Amino acid sequence: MIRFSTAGESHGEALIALVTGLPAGVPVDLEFVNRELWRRQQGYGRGGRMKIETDKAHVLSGVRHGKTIGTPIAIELVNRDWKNWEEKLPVETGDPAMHQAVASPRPGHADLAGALKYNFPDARYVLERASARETTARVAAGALAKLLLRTLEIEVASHVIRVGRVELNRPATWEEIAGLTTRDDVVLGCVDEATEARMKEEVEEAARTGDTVGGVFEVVVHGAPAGLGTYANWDERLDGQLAGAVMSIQAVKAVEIGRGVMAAGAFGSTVHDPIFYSTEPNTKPTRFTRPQNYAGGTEGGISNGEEIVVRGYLKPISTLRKPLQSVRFDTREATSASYERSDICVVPAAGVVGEAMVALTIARLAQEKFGGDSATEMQRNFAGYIEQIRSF
Ligand code: EPS
Repeated sequence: MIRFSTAGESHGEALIALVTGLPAGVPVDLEFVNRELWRRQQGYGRGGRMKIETDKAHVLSGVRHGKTIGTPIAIELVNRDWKNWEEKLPVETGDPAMHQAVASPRPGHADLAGALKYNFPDARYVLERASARETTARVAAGALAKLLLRTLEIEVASHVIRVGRVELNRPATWEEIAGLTTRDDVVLGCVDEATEARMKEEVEEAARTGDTVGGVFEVVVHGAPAGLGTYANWDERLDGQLAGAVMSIQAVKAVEIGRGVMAAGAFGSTVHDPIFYSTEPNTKPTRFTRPQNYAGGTEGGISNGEEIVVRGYLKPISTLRKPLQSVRFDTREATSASYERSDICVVPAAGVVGEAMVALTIARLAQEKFGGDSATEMQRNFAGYIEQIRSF
């Protein structure tokens, strides 16, 4: 089974991604992994930290001669900012005078709940791990999942459909969304130029007023066959697993599969996707066609062969330059929430993280279904199953 975990603090020496269960023989294109890391660092309204970091994957194990060897893959991602924190956040006791306390918790951040839970006198250690810096490691792991999915011709991409009050109000094609991943000049990751310009203004307004702004990203899986996930057990449902994976991303507060939110307010006759059968062959293995995909590629917890569509709704970043009311941890006096520096808008970056989480989920389900200790074995099983669907 494909599993992954991450380790590391935001201002510690490095982050680590540990991925186990990938079959042997998956080509590992490091340039692609680093490109994914770069994509996560882009956007409009990022903070000063992104000028410090240039995230690069340092593979420590599990990959030899450009391919996975079926053993655990450890990737190190160095924090360049560490050199500014070595004395403030040492592994050993160090000099307590150097400690940089987060003196008053930020509303919306893990600061207060984390300090209470772990019995910390301030929120420094809470911030260090709750920080979205951790998502760098998720993207590295997700890149490996994407490389496995690539061997099955399954692709994952994302785009931004909302920033603050500005929403994309037309459908985007797969080509447009996938095209964003190869562009070097992506601003906010919206496929529509005029909408993106208005989204930029939204970020600029937040920047001017010391505020932050959230939004919605949409992740699309292209080429996944029908049959991933199952209704057989509650925790094996594809939609439930996708929702959990995307909801776990820092600042995501709601997840939508397909047009689930719209569907809740509509009549069934208008939202369920009619089924047709074509006598002409098409690009998919089956001739069942679904011109509309409001279900977002899942029915009954199983992929149905259409594009899998998952939306993540992000609250605005909780670190505000114009901070909200808070209380000092030490004296309990009223004060403003702590502020060091922060991003103003991270929706496109969160979309890249969303791709990683979705890719890891789909790769795990694909590996469960098709099995195999090597990429060759998995591809053979996959091809056999596609043939079965084709002749259904
Ligand atoms: C974050 C705070 C900022 C962000 C960080 C998430 O970092 P710093 O405290 O160093 O300025 O830039 O995100 C990243 C470092 C990143 O790589 O995305 C937070 O508190 O969540």
